[in-house]
Amino acid sequence: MNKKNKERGDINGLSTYVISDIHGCYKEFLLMLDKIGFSAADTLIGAGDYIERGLNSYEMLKWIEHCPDNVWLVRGNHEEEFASYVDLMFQLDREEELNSDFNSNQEAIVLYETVKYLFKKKGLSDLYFDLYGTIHKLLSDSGVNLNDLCRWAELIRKMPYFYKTVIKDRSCIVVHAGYAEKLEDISFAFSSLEQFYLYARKESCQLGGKTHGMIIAGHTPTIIKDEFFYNKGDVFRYYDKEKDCVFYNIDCGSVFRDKTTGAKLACIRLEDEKIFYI
Ligand SMILES: [Mn+2]
Repeated sequence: MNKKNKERGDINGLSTYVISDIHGCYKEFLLMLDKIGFSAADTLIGAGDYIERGLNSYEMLKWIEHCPDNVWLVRGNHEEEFASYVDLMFQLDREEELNSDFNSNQEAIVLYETVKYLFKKKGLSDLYFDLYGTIHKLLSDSGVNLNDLCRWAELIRKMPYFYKTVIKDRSCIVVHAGYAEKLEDISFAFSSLEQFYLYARKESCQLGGKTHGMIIAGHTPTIIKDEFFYNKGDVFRYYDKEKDCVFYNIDCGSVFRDKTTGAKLACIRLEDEKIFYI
């Protein structure tokens, strides 16, 4: 048994890991896979926000595209928003019959600039198109084309909102921001369950959860002082006694590591709730 296997501490090699909010921190993500000794016998579940904000969205998208069968990727709000930006470009091309060449990086740039121009002309907020400049960077630095963007948007549309598994009789749900069973439980604050899955903040602990369950989410970095989840950049754990529900927020703000002390990438092994950090 080599050192790595010893550190993993499991008997049969079947471990379930959850990671969240990588936000383009591709280098740290690879270091994490190495640290946990991730192998074909294990399962990795991503809780969303693989891209945007950070430096390496392109590398993350390529990784997602070719990820092994034992990886399950739930969507985050940043994936959903990215796909909606691609939809806008695609729709403009169709509706205006621009007939852009989907294999051309140059034509993708022209289409992108046209969307930007229309937003400006119509006085629409930047919030609704490429807020973090992710597509701009993919086009200018990585030379991607419309085929690439549409293929990634399609991948995102196939990502589920949550992933369910059972670990030691406890049903575990991996979701980006929060999980609730019924819309009635959250309806005064959110218009749909999907909005809750993607955007819940502290409501995920107050309104959501699952009886005799475990929720593993991200979305709100644990580095923000005065926030409910603040935990100096460590994983936040909350136990709802009434529901017998364990809640984890594992977004430790990796992408903010240069600006915030304590910010890091976290990963949890569900079988023994062991936390790993990079
Ligand atoms: Mn998020």
